[in-house]
Amino acid sequence: MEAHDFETGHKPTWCPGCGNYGIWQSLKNAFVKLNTSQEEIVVVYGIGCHGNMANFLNVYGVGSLHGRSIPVACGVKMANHRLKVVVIVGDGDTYGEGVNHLLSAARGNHDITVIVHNNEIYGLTTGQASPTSEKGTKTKSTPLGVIEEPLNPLATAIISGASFVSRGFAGDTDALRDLICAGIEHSGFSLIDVLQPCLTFEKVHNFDFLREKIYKLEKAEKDKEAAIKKTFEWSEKIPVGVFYQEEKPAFTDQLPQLKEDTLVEKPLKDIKIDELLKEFI
Ligand SMILES: Cc1ncc(C[n+]2csc(CCOP(=O)(O)OP(=O)(O)O)c2C)c(N)n1
Ligand SMILES: [Mg+2]
Repeated sequence: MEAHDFETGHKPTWCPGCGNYGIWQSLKNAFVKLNTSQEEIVVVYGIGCHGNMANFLNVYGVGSLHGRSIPVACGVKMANHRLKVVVIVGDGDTYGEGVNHLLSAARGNHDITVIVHNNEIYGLTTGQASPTSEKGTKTKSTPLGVIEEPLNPLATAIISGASFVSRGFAGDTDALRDLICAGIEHSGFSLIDVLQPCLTFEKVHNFDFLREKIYKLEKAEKDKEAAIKKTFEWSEKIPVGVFYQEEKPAFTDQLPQLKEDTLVEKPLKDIKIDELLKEFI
């Protein structure tokens, strides 16, 4: 397989120079590097500029609701835990309306890879503040500046039980490809928060700004407190890479019903719906 095998032929409609191109490229290259094929992968998309990737990526896909991609992905994984399940979502999506699902999936260590296109803005709806917009940022919805503190997604994921917590940069597609491979290969919940410049609505954290500040973490912490401390480093220097990684059983590994085969392989013929309804309702 080559990267173009994962393309549909539809041309992206993102703005010229958008960080989404780098994430799309890295994801296709990660599929190639993992030597995987289209039918082994399901991508669940949120609603936002990032979600337009559904039209350009040639794998199985589900276009879900804004904020609700993570539970859909957990459902796909439970139905067939042999699939690789990737979630393409935005910062508004995942850290705003859907943040409860992020916490639940991290707590359950569901084996899905959540790639957040973090442009610190609601892109598709043309530039309102998101939970990662910095305090004081002037946007369409906050003309006097954001009042709230920004959410720290990496620390939030670590304290919620996520077993692979990382940050990538859309401007370094080789490093991001490797990070995505590591996230998909990791058994358990993996978060990849990607710094994704939006050149149209978020003018501060552009490619030049980020390139100057970014440095690569040497290795993942095993100690949660040390990892959380690193996640608060966001000023002169901005770390990217894996902040925290831990080996522990994923959600579906702990279901004895799935030891032998997947849910979709189980025969339905002996199931008596009436008796089940009597038992549970
Ligand atoms: C349930 C629901 N709530 C709100 C919206 C409106 N909406 C569409 S996209 C969006 C924000 C997108 O921002 P983000 O998730 O950061 O994605 P981006 O466009 O920046 O990639 C919102 C609020 C919606 N479509 N559905
Ligand atoms: Mg966004």
